Amino acid sequence: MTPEPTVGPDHACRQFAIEGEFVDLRSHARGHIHDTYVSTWTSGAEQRRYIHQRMNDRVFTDIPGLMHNVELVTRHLQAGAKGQPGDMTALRLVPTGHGHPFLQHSSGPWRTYEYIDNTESFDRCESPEQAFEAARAFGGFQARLLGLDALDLRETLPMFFSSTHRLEQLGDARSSDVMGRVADCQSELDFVQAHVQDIGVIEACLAADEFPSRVVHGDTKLNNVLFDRATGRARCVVDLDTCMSGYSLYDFGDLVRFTAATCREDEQDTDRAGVDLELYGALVAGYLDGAARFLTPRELELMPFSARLVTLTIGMRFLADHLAGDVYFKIERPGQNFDRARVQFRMVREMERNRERMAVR
Ligand code: GN1
Ligand code: MG
Repeated sequence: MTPEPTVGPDHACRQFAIEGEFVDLRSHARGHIHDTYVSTWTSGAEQRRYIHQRMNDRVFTDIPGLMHNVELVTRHLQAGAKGQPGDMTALRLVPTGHGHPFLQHSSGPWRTYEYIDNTESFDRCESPEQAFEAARAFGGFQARLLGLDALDLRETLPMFFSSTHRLEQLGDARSSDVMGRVADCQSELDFVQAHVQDIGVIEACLAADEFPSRVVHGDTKLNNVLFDRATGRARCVVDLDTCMSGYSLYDFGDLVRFTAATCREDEQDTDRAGVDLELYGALVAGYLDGAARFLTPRELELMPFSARLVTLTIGMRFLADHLAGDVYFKIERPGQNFDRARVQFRMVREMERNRERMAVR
């Protein structure tokens, strides 16, 4: 008999408090940061699945802090869901056999969630109805977290939402030019330079108390919503890693950046990059369905601006990582982070061209 490996993903996922017989473990390629797997177990006639993630502790250097936040948010959402009408559910963590929220394994830190059956997720938006649902889910998610004290959440990724900070990081990557790539990124760097006046706008509003900081999701990609396979309704918001104190419009801006995009995030033919205005309209309506009751008039006015700012900011992050040698976002091919950046910048340009049509009235 071959001895059981003590370092592999199989070994890690067996350390959690899961009942039944282990069947298999498959890789579930999602996201640019962690490694994700799905395991299947049987107990009598019943089959259950679990999501396991080996967390990236190079990006999240404070794993206990990260898991503190995840526990707090999942508990808050579960308590809020009890007895409430509606079909939204919340993620549930599965502790280790020793009762800890995560496992410190020889292969890295791991966590486990219950798999939510009969749901599916999408990398590309298929219809305005789907865009509406996703946006409604994230708007509602923010509304449900209003009761959570932002001060109880740790700032696991310092200044994560600060565009000013992202501009500084890009400046540092440019000055160091460790890979000698700056010369080939001149027009992208010029694009950023031409937009510096936009970068501090939201932070200035927060500093002037024009609207408050609130707990946000922080990564409102379409594929971070699970949809019911039967009804197509949003059932659960996943990926709680960036749930921290931020500005509500970050979530709206990131929704537009990803869900209303006319091409993939890393499309090589940047001429295809733009914003689908019909999907944009559905995102506005869906987000307001959940969030209109707490947004201030100034925030409503800044919705289209936030779409441009968040897209620009994430573009700056991709570009900075390309210059730094792809040390943060996983890549599958050379130049992928550069393509991601170029798509974001082209989308910003398209949003500027459609400024009038994107206004929220
Ligand atoms: C990262 O790994 P993933 O896809 O969940 C990133 C987000 C970016 C996103 C861009 C912790 O999210 O901030 O918006 O890539 N997450 C972190 O696709 O940096
Ligand atoms: Mg994420």
